[in-house]
Formats: sequence, structure tokens, C-alpha cells
Amino acid sequence: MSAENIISSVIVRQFSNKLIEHLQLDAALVGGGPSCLVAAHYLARQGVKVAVFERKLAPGGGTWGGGMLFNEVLVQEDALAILDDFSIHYNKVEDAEGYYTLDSVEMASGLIFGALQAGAKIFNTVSVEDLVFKDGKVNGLVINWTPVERLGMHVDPLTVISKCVLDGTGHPSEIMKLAVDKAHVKLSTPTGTIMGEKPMWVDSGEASTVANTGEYYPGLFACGMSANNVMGGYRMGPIFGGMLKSGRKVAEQILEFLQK
Ligand code: 48F
Repeated sequence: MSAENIISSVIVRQFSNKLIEHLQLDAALVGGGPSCLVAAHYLARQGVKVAVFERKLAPGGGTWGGGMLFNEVLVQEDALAILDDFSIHYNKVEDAEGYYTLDSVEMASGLIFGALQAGAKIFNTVSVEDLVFKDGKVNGLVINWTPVERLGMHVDPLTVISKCVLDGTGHPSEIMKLAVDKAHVKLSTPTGTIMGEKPMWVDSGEASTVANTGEYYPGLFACGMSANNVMGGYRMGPIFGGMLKSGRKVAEQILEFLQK
């Protein structure tokens, strides 16, 4: 075999094996933003078979760009233990008690690396376009290549079966929206549906991101900004303590669900 042939066939074989191994999961995570990457890390560390499906080429969601492309973000003191688990550096803000700053590129890359090193798999450039929903139960995801989605090509998708699904799609709560619009489920929110994100209020948004993290339909969880959108919480901008804690909290909730 020529080098060209070896390289191509090994890549195709390895990727195919990786995908086949992850067509049946304990937890299927949608979106490679900070909350889902943290969840993936803690779940994988507990031996849960978990994969993240991310629409974009680069996972990391809204972390890379910092605030308005100034590539620094902030976290609060009570989230530092999570950064330590990922070996991500941070610095104390001397003139603002309780706040720490970190390089957003180190944060994005550190969260991705930490999730993978813990044993989670990430499938990038894969869009989740629907749920598998059988007998009133969430059974998994319907996936397709993002370029297929973007170009509007008429190509049928593939499916991933999973014991539970996590919506970490950020502001649009895409998976919850599919559950409401297509499966016609009643979410465990005051209105039974998606309440809609509110404008900026940092302290409230940070607290509610964690408080709103949870299971909104049997086997269907939301974390991060998606959870806030589902429950009508405020947005918070480039401060990430809430996102990190939301990811850790949902990992604990999913573990409990899987142990039932
Ligand atoms: O929005 P995002 O970063 O999620 P998050 O964990 O964090 C929010 C913060 O970044 C920021 C904030 C903090 O102050 O408010 O916005 O809630 O990442 C969501 C990821 O999900 C992907 C999307 O490309 C992004 O990387 N995504 C969204 N819909 C789909 C998807 C889908 N249908 N299939 C696959 N990936």
C-alpha cells in the first residue's frame, strides 16, 4: 500500500469504528459549549459512555471570543475548583473581590482537551436535527453533517440511540424546541413550554443558569444558556462560573438518572 492509501484508509476505518462505537450511548450531549464540555468530562470520569455532537468545526461554543473579541473571560471564586480539574490557569482580579480572569483561548481548548482526556468523544461538524422519540420517550438523536444542513442538501440522516439527551445548544435551546414543536411534549416549566431568555442581568443570570439546570422531560436535560432560555432566565455575557457549575450539576443529575 502507498502512503497515500494507508493514510486515507486508516482515517476512514478509525473514524468509522469511533462512530459505530458511539451509536449507542448512556448520554448524548448536544453542543460543544462550556457547560456541555464540563458535563462530558465529569460523566466520562465516572465511566459513563458519553459523546458530544457539535455543529461547528471547532467545539468550545461562546468561549473563544471572550467579550466582544477581547479574548479574556471572568469566573467567580466558587467555580475555580472546576478550572483546577481541567488544569486551566486563572488570575485573581486584584481590584474586584471574588473575580478571576482567564484567557478565553486557554479556557476553550482546556475544556475540549479535558473532556476528551476523561474519555468523552466529540463529533464535530455534526448537527443534531431531530430527536429519536418512541412511545412517548426520548431515545436519542438524529444527526447529519453540518455542510449537508448548511447547503440544504436532501440527504437522510443517521441516528444515535441514548438513555438520555442533554440540550447544551446555548441560547436557542434547539433540542428542547424540537421536543416541544415536533414531539409535542409538555416541559416541566410553568408554561409547559420554552419561556424565553430575558435580557442582561449578570448576577441573576449566573445564579439562574445553575438553578435552571435540570431534567425538563424524562430523559431530556438542559444545561447552560439553554436551561436559562427554557426557564426564562437572564443572560450574563462573558462571565462563565455559572456555565461551568451548570455542567458539573447536570453531570450529577444525569449520573443519578442513569443509576435509577
Ligand atoms: O452557546 P454555547 O457556548 O453553550 P453554553 O454552554 O455556554 C454559553 C456561553 O458560551 C455564552 C454565555 C456565557 O455568558 O452566555 O453564550 O450554554 O455553545 C453551544 C454550542 O452548541 C452548538 C453550537 O454550535 C455551540 O457550539 N449547537 C447548537 N445547536 C446545535 C449545536 C445542534 N442542533 N447540533 C449540534 N450542535
